Amino acid sequence: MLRIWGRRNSGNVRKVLWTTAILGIDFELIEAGGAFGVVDTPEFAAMNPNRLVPVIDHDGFILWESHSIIRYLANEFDDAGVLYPTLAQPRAEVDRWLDWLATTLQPAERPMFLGRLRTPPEKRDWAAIEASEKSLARLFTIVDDQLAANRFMAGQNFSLADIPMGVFAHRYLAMPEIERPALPHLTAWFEGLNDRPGFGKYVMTELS
Ligand SMILES: N[C@@H](CCC(=O)N[C@@H](CS)C(=O)NCC(=O)O)C(=O)O
Repeated sequence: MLRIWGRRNSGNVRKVLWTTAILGIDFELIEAGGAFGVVDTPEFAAMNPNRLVPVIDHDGFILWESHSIIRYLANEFDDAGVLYPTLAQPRAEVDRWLDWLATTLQPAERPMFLGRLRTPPEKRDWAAIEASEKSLARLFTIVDDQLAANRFMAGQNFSLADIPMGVFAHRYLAMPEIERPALPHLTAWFEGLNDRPGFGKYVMTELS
């Protein structure tokens, strides 16, 4: 049995929910984080001392960190080894984009996302939002170039590298009123994600 703690509007939780749909795994969602609270309880802190979502419990095995969770789910449930290849080089190409997203794209996106969506207009730090948007234009152009040369983020197969990127591309492309460079390859790849199980249900929902 798989249990997931999280809230559906969190980017990091969306990565995990969409992965379960792609892998066809049944799960129970325990709503936690943000207005749901739960993360402040001692029981939650015992699972994740960071008091952040997502967290999973798979038959008693507790894990936090969204990318560690999606790697674990692929290792456990993807018998074909396509989502997370076993050979060192294709696996490293998947890891490279997962790491880049977590260490480079996500931190660069945070001021834009939180500033525009979760901060009242009178309190917005426009200098930080504009700097964030400038970085995002450059970073998503790197993604666009990768997708000009490859069908998917890590080559010719859909892999874990496409999952967090799909979530964060949605947050970027769906955000109103921001200026974006032309991203034709990213846009075509993103439209193709609609055919994947769970994309509409867990990724393409309203930003909040
Ligand atoms: N590096 C962690 C970050 C987790 C994180 O920042 N989670 C946010 C939601 S996206 C959170 O729990 N915020 C507090 C809350 O929702 O109460 C991961 O990838 O899982």
